[in-house]
Amino acid sequence: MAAAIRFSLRNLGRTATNPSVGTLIVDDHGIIVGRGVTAVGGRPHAEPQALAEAGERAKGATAYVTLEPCAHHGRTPPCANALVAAGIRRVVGAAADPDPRVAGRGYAILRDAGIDVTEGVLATEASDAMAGYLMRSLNKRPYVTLKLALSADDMIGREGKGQLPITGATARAQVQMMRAASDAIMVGINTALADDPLLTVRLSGLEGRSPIRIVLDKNSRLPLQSNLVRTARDVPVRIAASVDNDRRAKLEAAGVGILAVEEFDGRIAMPELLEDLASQGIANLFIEGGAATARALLTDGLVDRLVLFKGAMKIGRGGIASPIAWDTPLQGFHLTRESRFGDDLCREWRRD
Ligand code: AOF
Ligand code: ZN
Repeated sequence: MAAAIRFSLRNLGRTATNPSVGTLIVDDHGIIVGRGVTAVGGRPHAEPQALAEAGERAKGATAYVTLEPCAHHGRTPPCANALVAAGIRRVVGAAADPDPRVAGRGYAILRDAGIDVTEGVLATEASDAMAGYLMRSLNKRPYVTLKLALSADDMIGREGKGQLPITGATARAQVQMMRAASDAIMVGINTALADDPLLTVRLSGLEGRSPIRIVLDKNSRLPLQSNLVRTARDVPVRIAASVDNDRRAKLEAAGVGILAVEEFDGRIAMPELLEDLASQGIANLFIEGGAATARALLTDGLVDRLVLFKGAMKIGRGGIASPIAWDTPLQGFHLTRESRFGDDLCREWRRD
């Protein structure tokens, strides 16, 4: 199952509004004879692909599925029926599917056909891997990951213009991997103005995996000459704007999409925006700063996962303090991973 979960991560961020599911077909000798992952765009599902690869060898074999096989008729028959038809003898499942068209019916089809079913194996790990799908299905909002890169003195940047390389190349490559596994990336307008970022995935082998880019920009201040707007026709850019003005019209003419949002207490109403994004199919939302955006999301209790990088350099005077210090235990979160990328450290926290 651990291998099936790892395999499922392959298409994470590219299967919306479907989860990225992994399936392995294993024969009596413990040999993997078929592998499947939900295809880009959400179809075909994982199971028929794994069964196709296994062919005749699926007869009497065990299928490991990271999500309960579906029970509804889409463009193809249900995956549960496909497993039955292929002669699978045993199914081991991880996460249950909250989709009302499935929700227990998939496992029921298998059992009714005499297949030996084990549910809930590595369910936590599988649920973590498809946290975006589950959050969107159950809570009608995306799963929110907040990434912050902290300097040695817990700063996230310096007042004024220009990007500051707080972490090294390996950590920055890791951030691009995280972008590739997301459905959308979001920053505040202050970050967009100060850093002029691209927010794309530029890793070799992962070209074309850049998700849409969103800027919280209630007054439409994103410059027409910015890197984001210049590249808007290649990788979509949207601004969340609450004011209809000339600048907004010009940005729209330059290919920038508009997410019309409400204000609450002088700032963008974040819960409503997230609900809107979820309704547009965004399940995994990756937030890349800055301080005001991070604070707003943390205050509203909308951060599900925190990824903190820690670089070796100090920023000192003129630095912008991180809303979260590296060494403070985070209330309501637990540490799920600690790693090192080059000279930089990384800690991942998930909401309890
Ligand atoms: C599976 N295997 O690989 C995936 C499943 O829009 P449709 O017809 O593709 O159905 C979407 C639903 O299918 C989704 O909500 C979830 O319940 C299930 N996803 N099921 O058997 C897969 N990706
Ligand atoms: Zn299916």
